[in-house]
Amino acid sequence: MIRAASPANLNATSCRSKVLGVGSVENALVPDPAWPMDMETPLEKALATLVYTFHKYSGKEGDKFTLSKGELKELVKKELALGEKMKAGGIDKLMGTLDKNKDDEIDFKEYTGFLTALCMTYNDFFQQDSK
Ligand SMILES: [Ca+2]
Ligand SMILES: [Ca+2]
Repeated sequence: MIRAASPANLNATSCRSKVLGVGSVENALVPDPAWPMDMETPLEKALATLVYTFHKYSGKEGDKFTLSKGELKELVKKELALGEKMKAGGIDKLMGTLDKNKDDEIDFKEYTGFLTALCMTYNDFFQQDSK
């Protein structure tokens, strides 16, 4: 499990190496030998951003690897357009929804639940737009 993340260890090549087992026998399983290993695809960039954004805020106070309510609030306000429109009780409500184990902290797994919900919303907009 990757606990700490910094932009330095989040490059596409190292992540891909872990996923594909590059450098071992599985090297032969890489589908396209011409795949530029040092070039990030947009999806890989997006994934790195999702992970990096979590750690950018989770390290500010308390547990370095979980988001407190204050850290979540800052993340939502600074990184999402919806943060601007969020009402006073909005963060409490969001925290309550995301904090599945009720420890008043959002761990990375709980954060992925938030991302999933956001992805679904974006997809709904996308489908509405293309009708
Ligand atoms: Ca924290
Ligand atoms: Ca929690």
